Amino acid sequence: MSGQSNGGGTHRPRAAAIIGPYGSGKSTLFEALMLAGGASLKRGDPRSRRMGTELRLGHCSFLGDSWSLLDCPGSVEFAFETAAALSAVDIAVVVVEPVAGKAMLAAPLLKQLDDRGIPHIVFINKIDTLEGRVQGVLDALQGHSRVPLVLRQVPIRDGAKITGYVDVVSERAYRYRKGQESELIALPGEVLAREQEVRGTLLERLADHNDALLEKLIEEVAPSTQEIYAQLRADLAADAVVEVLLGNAETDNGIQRLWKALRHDTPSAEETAQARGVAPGSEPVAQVVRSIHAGHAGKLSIARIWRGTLKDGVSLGGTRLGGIFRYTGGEAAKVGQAEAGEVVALGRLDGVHTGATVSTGQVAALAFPAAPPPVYALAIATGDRGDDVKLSGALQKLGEEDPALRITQDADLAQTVLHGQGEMHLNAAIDRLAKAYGLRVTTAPPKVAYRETIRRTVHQHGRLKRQTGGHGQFADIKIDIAPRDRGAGFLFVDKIVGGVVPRNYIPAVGEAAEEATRKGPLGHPVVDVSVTLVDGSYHAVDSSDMAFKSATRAAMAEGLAAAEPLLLEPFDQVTVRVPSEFTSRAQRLLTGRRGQILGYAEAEGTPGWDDVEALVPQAELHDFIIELRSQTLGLGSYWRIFDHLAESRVAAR
Ligand SMILES: Nc1nc2c(ncn2[C@@H]2O[C@H](COP(=O)(O)OP(=O)(O)O)[C@@H](O)[C@H]2O)c(=O)[nH]1
Ligand SMILES: [Mg+2]
Repeated sequence: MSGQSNGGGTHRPRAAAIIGPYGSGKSTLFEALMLAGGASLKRGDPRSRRMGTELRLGHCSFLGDSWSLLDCPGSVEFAFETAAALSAVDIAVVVVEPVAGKAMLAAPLLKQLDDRGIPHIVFINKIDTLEGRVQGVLDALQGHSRVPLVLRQVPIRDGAKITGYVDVVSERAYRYRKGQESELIALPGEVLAREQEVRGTLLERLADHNDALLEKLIEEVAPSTQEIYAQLRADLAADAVVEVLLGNAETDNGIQRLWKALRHDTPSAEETAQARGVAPGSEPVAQVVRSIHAGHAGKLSIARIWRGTLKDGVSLGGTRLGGIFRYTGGEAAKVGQAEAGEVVALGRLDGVHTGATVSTGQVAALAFPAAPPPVYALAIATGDRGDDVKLSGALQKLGEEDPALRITQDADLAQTVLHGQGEMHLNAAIDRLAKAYGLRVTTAPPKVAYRETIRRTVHQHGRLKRQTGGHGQFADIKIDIAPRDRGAGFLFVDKIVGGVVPRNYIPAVGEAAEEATRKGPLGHPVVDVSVTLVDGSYHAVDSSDMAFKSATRAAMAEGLAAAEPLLLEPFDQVTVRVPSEFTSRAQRLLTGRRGQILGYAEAEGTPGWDDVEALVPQAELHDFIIELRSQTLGLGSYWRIFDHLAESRVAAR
């Protein structure tokens, strides 16, 4: 417990997600908030950090209020985990660095929050490293936010160093102290003008949604602090303004201010539940936002409780709940029940997918974000064929746990392909296969589905004549093998006249001809050819379907090889989305991969971003995302759809 007196009565449990770009200090802030909230975790404990790839859940309490905090991964490869976590909270804290040039890194998150109407606070962290003015960082961030950002604090400086802040609502000044709460000081005269300016801007923004406040501003009547607090809370809850706070998570500066903002301004879980469409009722309702395999502890489902009190052991849609866990420090604490507003880990909900809504009663499923399209893939294989069944079972479970993973089986190429968001994301999945299922797999770039066709028409004779003991085998055919238009497919034509090949044998010729296209002389399926049976002969006793098939196979093998075989490679239509300053770079990357640029336009609903369209050979796309991200501050993304097959100008690999 925080050990402080409870100012304004307690609230019901609420939840906040800590999100932001990689390395902005989310985990450091999570730990600082947890410690200030009475948790007993160790700062920077690598066991509880998990390399920033997984969601971390923590429970603490501030001024008597119960909080669930979610430390979200910052890497773009795990962006879906963050999107999912945002489904479980009442507010998000967007942690950013105090560098105007890095503001763009927060753009996708700010857009998502505004698109989904999720209340949020921006925390400008590492304020100890600020160069220049806070206003510069704020202006850069505003360029990426639809909703107005309002600065709540003005820094107090001693030379270049920031030593404290003024809260422009309470108009109180504080001096930072390392590892301690800030100390109240007299408001320094030199910040007064700036404080008035920032306060004025804040009030103007709040007056946008409050006529009484607007009237006061016009008539130069000072609004009461209570009035300001109430409007700030209302606007924040409606995602009509975004409060901006400053601090240093590493030395606990600005942590109390952030906690108080969270305490006062975060909507209640009931309000959030209503906004999300959770119907009122008494049966408990929860939604799973993340599934984790915790070794011997089995499966854990991180879930938000939206309604009622969830008791351990109840049946959730036929699955018995096997444990409810809270995390107030390093170790999980098993509890008998959890109530609406909490985010907890639920044990042993096997068969319950990520995103699922669970209840002891009947409820409609709550919305859950759609997984992003995969951008990176690896073919995987077990060393031991005997493990294949186990592998497909394990992969199915992985896909249910993490909707951003996709699994495809490719019979043609005899490969199982794991699709996801990048190397780290797939490595995490492969690691899980090893740890949770004891499956070691080898990986390789997925094989490309090349095809082949022919350039010219050939006339081919095929003949089988075999005398083995009594009964012989005989078939004789003449076929024309001809190229067809691209995409026209395979066609068999029967032009036999006068019964030189009896009717009943003709289907066998057609089947064998088609079967022969499964693997052509270049080793790939043959497409866009026609085979016309023009002539032939038979033997009344020795001919059979088998014999005609055999003769056709021989004719096809010889004929296709003679018809100037030609390799076809698959091309995808690719859409690359980048901030517009990277548009020409994205075009260069695409042409560098044999892409044909079709054009570009501003991304719909995403000002400042462009969509570049191109036709690109699939063979060039395997590691495209890695280069795209490295050239666009990690912000570039793309999606693709098969477009056509075209003659390959490079040798197949
Ligand atoms: N100077 C300074 N460094 C910080 C601050 N907060 C975090 N850091 C450092 O920034 C780095 C990234 O922090 P971390 O919390 O892991 O970032 P995350 O990727 O957002 O979770 C670490 O080296 C932290 O020690 C801060 O307020 N000031
Ligand atoms: Mg982290």
